[in-house]
Amino acid sequence: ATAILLEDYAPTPYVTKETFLDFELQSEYTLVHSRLTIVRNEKSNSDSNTLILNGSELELLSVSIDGKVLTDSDYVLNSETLSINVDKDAFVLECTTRIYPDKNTALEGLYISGGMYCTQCEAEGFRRITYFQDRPDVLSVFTTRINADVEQYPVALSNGNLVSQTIENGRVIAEWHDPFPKPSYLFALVAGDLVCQEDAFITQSGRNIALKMYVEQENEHKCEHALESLKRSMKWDEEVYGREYDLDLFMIVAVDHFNMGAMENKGLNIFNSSCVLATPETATDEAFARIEGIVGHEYFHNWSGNRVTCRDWFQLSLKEGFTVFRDAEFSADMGSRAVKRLEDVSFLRQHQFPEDAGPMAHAVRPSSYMEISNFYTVTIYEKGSEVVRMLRTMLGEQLFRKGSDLYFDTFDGQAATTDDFVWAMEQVSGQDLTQFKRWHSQAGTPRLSISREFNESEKTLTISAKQHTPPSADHSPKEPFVIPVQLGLIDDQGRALQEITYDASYSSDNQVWLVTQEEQSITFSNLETMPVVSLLRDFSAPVLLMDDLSDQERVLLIGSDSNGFNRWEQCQIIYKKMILQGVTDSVDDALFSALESALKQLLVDKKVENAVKAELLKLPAEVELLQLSPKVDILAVAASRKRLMSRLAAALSATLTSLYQTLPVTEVYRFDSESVGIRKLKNELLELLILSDGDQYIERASAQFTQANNMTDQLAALRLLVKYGSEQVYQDALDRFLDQWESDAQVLEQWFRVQMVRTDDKALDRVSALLNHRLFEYQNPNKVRAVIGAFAMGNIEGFHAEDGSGYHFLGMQVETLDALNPQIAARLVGPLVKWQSYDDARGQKMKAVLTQLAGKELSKDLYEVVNKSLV
Ligand code: HT7
Ligand code: ZN
Repeated sequence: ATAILLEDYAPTPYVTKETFLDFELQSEYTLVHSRLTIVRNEKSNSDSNTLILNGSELELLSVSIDGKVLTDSDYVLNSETLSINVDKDAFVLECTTRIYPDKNTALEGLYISGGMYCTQCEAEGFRRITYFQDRPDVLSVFTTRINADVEQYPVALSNGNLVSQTIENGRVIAEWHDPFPKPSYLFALVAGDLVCQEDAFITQSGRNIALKMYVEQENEHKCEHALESLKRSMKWDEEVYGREYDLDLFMIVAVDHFNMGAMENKGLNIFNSSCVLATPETATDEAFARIEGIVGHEYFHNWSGNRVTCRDWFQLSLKEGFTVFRDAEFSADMGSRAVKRLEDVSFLRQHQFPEDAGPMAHAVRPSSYMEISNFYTVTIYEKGSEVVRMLRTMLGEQLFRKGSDLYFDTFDGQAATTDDFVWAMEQVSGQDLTQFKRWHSQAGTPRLSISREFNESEKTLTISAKQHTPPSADHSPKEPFVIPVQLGLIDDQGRALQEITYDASYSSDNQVWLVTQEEQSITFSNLETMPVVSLLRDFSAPVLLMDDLSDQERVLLIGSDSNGFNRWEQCQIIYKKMILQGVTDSVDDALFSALESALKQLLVDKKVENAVKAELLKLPAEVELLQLSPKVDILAVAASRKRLMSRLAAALSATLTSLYQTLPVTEVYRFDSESVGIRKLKNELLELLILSDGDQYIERASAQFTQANNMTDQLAALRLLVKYGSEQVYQDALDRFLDQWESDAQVLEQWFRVQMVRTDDKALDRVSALLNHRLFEYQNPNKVRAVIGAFAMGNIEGFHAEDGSGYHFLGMQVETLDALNPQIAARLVGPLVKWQSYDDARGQKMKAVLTQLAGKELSKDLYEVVNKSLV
């Protein structure tokens, strides 16, 4: 496999302007007839006469140009491309291919999921349908005709508007037209026996948009939340970004077999069933929130991705980073802003920081790849979003909005770059963002060290910053970044101080200090006493912060910082310190007591949201400790973390008990921040009470499991019974849950997943048994993730068992899956790939499994990940 380089980007000599597709869905195969109107590309300097079309796993039946049938001496065909020399500036190419959707287990291109046809074309799936210029900078107007058996596939959908639909000789013939030029990755087709839930949305300019959600009959009752989320998204994008929907119809389809969460195909979004279907009885609050966020995300792509698309796949974060930022703000506006932010920061630190430090490290705009599917990463999505967030922090809300308007207006209907996005922000703000763009080109997590010096006689505080970014696997340069540090000063009573003097690198409007050099300092004056500094508020930059705050100062911030995020953050820092103390020695009692009293106060503070209280009681994930203490024994960390949790539970027992008893009951299920917060805190408290008081609360969990009227409470109880119950208790609960929910695909996934939380020494036996369960299917990515993924990512004790059995197991599973679904195999191998972060003995065992895999014949997807991890 060869690498594709950003520096090699060049526009194609020809572009396809119009695309007509005719799909004949036959029972054993599908025939795809295409008619493409192709012209010379004005943007290309090349005078080449060669038209190169991408195609993969296709049977070419015929090809003609302007009606003249070509023979195989007229073109060069290989497994990836069809190249034709053409001596015309404009022509019509017609082509027929045969494909086999029922054999497509990779779920790329056209495939069958549970009896329905559907497509996944991003990033390079369209080339598995027909020969085409399958790249995002070729934008074409699509017309699609679908011809299928009307009994089996009465519903036949594609992008845009329905032009006509007839039934002839037992076949439905539907024709769709999408007036907006789009790249092939946004093409979609769906055909099946589906029911439709309808709704409508009136846009800000008064246009009536039909909303249609297509699902299998059994899921008809699970559409309401997605449709409500969609309407909220449409309204939010009008209000916050001034973006109105453009077609008259917006469709959503749910499918069971899907490699990712969802896909933003123009006018026809396709969703993984687990990311769109919900009722209070079958889906948790977490799932409700995830659905709201993903529905929003896909909808927001209509502008950030579809109307303005990416020039090439190196620019992927242009649409994904920006759209994640948009969906995060949408969710923050719909629910608890504080909780959304701290959840996102935890996720970033648990997943993106390790990626940036590992063998697959790449910049937000990578400079090379072998298989683009491997680059739908937390760096492109979540770090990309942080980069957009920093721009907003630096520009302020109003200028940022002006910049986004300019970006959308300037590049509408075009394929753009991350530089174009920054250009728009420069135009409206007058700021020179050249250095800022290093966030796009350089990989790695900067370490930001902060130290302070208070001069009593001068009454000044000098804060000094040093930034350093360690080398990363992609060898990208490491010049200083522009780091916006949001900060505030408070006195020893926790009162905010008005900062008196500052230099040009500090903006008092948004309290941001711009650190741009390797070493830099700032002085605040007119300070009577040494203030406490609240640094990196709201996590204003994706850096690893090392500051010189004392434990007492942290405890003060936990109790009184006006920035909610930082109160939680200081608590996390203390937890991390104590967990590491517990690995080598014993936890500092004075520090524990100080934290205990701060928590006791917060837990009874009526001004603190219940959901925030729940988050304050959660200890940081084990992987975050690896960042502070490289190569620390992960099992020792897990054990120390557990001890700390039990100690905390015991120390806070009285407060937790009275809080648990006084929390209101949410009798009727509502998905609003207050009710979600109550359920979240109640279930968090229940776990701690089980740790401190055992049996009595296991019984509570059993009762909750039986009586719950919503999945949030039922699954939370089941999780606790599986984690802490006796062999009989947990087995009995699992059996009852399966009896109750066996026929519900989304709940069944949870049944598989929840079993991975039990951390006794039988975890591997359990996961192996589940793979042979009558309801497990290797072809269904959700089930694979729920069993194999949840074991490798969530069961530290089982996966990292000393004898290496967990690693060996994962290696074998990855090999099996690679033959079926390379994208899933390449993702699943992730936990092994970061072998260098673990202690040497463990790391070598992980590496041995990767080395074994490297000796096999692998897909391009898996080959890239495995081989990069061994360099
Ligand atoms: N833009 C979509 C990406 C996606 C995808 C990528 C590779 C393979 C399968 C896929 N399914 C969806 C989803 C999104 O970010 O909105
Ligand atoms: Zn996206």
